[in-house]
Amino acid sequence: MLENKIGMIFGVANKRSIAWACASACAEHGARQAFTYQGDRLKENVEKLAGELTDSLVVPCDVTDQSEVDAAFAAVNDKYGRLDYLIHSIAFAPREALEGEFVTTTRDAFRTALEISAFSLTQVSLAAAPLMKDGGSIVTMSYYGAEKVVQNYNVMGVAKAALEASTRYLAADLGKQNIRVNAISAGPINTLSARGVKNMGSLLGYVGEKSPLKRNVTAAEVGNTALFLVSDLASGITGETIYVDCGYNIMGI
Ligand code: 0WD
Repeated sequence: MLENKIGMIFGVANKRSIAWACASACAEHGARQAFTYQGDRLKENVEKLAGELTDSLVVPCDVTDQSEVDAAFAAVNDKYGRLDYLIHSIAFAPREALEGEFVTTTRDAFRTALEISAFSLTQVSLAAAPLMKDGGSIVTMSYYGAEKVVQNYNVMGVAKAALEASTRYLAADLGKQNIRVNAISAGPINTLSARGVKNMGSLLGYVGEKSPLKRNVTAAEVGNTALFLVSDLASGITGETIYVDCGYNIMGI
């Protein structure tokens, strides 16, 4: 499905990362991919994982440093000369902002969370567009806390709301270049980031019980949806937030 396609993956921290599930699904369907990592602490992990795939590239990219973003896209252009899809699977908020009451969110925590978790989608979309010479697909990861209050998710919920709105504005801007932009709203999954949200364990239990499918979603299921969205099968879909949450979001009382 993705033979001759080049992807760029932001947000692999380890093998449990949603980004890695997305990359694995796309690689199985023939894609070649570049991976970015944030900081030296993740370099070895990402190099090892990417090394399992054919003709991959690994480049540093902390999105708070514009020169790293520019260098990462330049490296992709040098190696592949093009880009067909991008998966944005990064988020961050200071730990203390992910517990207690939202009303105590500091200016710094707000700024950091919104910059890394929401603005970065616009930042990488602008850089990706010139490389997407035959059109392209950009996919980001959101969560239900964007639209409903989820205890402890706090400023990250606000960042995800901004991310989903950004998805629509970017889709409107980039549609004329045949670049599609969509978000996946994934159910809770036990990853490194998820462990930063206080009481994640009980959230997983609650959602698993209440969702129509009576279980939690897997990273592989999110990966398969990303594969669909970056493939030509989704050629008519842009600006959407697609739920991959075992149906949790449809439930009322
Ligand atoms: O339940 C979950 N796990 C859900 C996650 C449910 C719904 C959505 N999501 C979202 C997250 O909010 C995030 O946007 O999915 C995305 C991926 O999250 P993940 O796979 O759960 O988490 P993880 O494996 O930790 O990857 C996120 C990575 C970072 O890892 P750590 O844990 O080291 O912060 O985002 C990257 C980093 O690799 N990241 C950055 N990348 C570039 N520049 C930056 C940065 N400044 N900060 C964090």
